Amino acid sequence: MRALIIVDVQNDFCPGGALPAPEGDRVVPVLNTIIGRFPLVVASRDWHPEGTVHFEKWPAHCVENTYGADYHPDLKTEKIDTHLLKGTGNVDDGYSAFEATNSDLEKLLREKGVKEVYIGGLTTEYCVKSTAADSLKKGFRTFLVTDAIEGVRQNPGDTEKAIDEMAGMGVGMVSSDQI
Ligand code: VGL
Ligand code: ZN
Repeated sequence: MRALIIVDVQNDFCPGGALPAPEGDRVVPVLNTIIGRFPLVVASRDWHPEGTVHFEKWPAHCVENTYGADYHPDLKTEKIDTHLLKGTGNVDDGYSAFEATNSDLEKLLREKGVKEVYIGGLTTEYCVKSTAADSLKKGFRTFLVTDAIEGVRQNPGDTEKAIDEMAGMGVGMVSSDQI
C-alpha cells in the first residue's frame, strides 16, 4: 500500500506569493497527473497564526484562512483524502507534515497499511525535506517525486544540497513517469 503526501502547494509558496519557490507552480501539473494513481492522498498546508516566532526567521506567509494559505487554485484538491494543517502554534516551525496538529499522520498511514510514502510539493529545502526525514524515521519506505518538488532557493545550491541530503538518508528518487 502506498500513499502520496503533497506538501504545502499553497499560493504563498508559488510565484507572486509571500515566500515563493521561484518555480513553485511547476509542481501542480505533475502532481495532478499522478494524484489518481494513489489509493491514499494526503496534503499538508502551512497554517500559521498572525503572530509566531516562525516569522522571526521568515517573511509572514501562509497565515491561516488567507488566500496565501490556500492551495494553488489548479491543484486537483478533490482527490485529496486528508487535509493536514501544520505550523499552527506560535512557538514552533512545524516544517514536517508529521507535525500536523489537526490529524495524526503516522497513525493514519499505519491504519491504512501504508508501507511506501511518495512525497512531492514545496519547498524542497524545508517542509519536503523535513517530511521525508520524519517518514524514514518512522519506518516508511520513502520516495521523492523528483519532478514534483521545487526549492525556495535562498542561496544558490541549497535545493541540490537538500536533495543530496535526502538521498544520503535513504530517500529513494523517482520521477513522475516511473509511478
Ligand atoms: C516552508 C519555510 C517556511 C515550506 C514553510 O513549506 O517549506 N518553508 N515555512
Ligand atoms: Zn512556514
